[in-house]
Amino acid sequence: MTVIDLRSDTVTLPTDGMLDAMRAAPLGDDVFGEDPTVNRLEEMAARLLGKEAALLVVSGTMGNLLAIMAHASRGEEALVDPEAHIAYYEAGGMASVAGVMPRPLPCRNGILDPDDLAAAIRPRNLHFPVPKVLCLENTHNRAGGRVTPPDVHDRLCRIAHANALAVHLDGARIFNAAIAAGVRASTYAAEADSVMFCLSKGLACPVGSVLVGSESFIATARRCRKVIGGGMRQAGVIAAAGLVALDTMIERLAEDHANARRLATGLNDIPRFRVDMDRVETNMFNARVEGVTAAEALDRMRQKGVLALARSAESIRFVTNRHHSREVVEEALGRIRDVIGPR
Ligand code: TLP
Repeated sequence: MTVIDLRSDTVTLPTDGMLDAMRAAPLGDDVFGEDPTVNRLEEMAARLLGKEAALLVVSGTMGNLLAIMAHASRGEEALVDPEAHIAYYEAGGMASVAGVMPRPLPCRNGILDPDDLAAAIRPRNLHFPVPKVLCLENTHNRAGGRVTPPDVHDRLCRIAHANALAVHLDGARIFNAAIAAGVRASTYAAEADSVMFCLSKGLACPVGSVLVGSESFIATARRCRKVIGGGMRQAGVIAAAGLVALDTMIERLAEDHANARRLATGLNDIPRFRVDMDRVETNMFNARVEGVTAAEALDRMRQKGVLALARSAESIRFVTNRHHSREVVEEALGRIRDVIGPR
């Protein structure tokens, strides 16, 4: 029985084109700025997002941490949704490494309200940490791949800038957001000061993320990367896959979105599952389970070779990726129906 892995888009394997490109890539020492393949990827990423410069990093977590380090100093403040990946899943690096104070913002379904942001920004005062950066996330992971519409994103950025805050966008899945919103990724990047996007999720690279921003921001982030041991030498082997991803893997994310919708619709036909279809916008969604715990449902699914992740005690996250054709989705639904049938 083949396993159908719907846990994440991080589990994607590289394409043959990526593996060929990795073998053929011209390499050099990137700490000296001499890896031609890394340089090409960084130029291409900067151009794609409409920014001056880019930096290849090991992971999304590293890219987010470097952005915080570059935007804020120890004891200064980052305004952040506590459900955002940067606050929830990054092992407290913002506090322990960057020494930055998170200030939680209310957030509903992964989308910040500009009025809530305006209300949360405190005036400069001797007692308060100096607010330095607003962190956004699009698509929003814990909200189930939700998309912040471009106009809301722009309003949030404008409020931040009017209050002398930089904006960092965790765009791990920014291309998914852009496709769903019908805009270019550079539209979201335009009002943000820095954007991190991942090569290793739906774009299917084996490793790597990219941070983009101004020349001076990236120079600072590059130095911070060195501080945390992120100089990678012949990193062209990673960048080569990234170049193939940016060339060939972005547009096809729309297929993952369509397959996620089909999966969600099919789950809604199984009485124990409940998915709010208005919230299925990209390649991931959260499904509520009723009359069975998420742990029990996942256990039964695993016995049939279908994997997903618990989002809470009564909710399961499903993620589609390039390994899931429509047939694979139908097969997964059939297997889930078999083990989690009627009440
Ligand atoms: N998300 C992973 C897990 O860490 C939860 C996943 O399976 O979704 N920002 C966002 C919005 C992310 O979803 C992730 C990874 C990251 C940053 C971190 O990227 P990596 O894993 O490359 O450090």
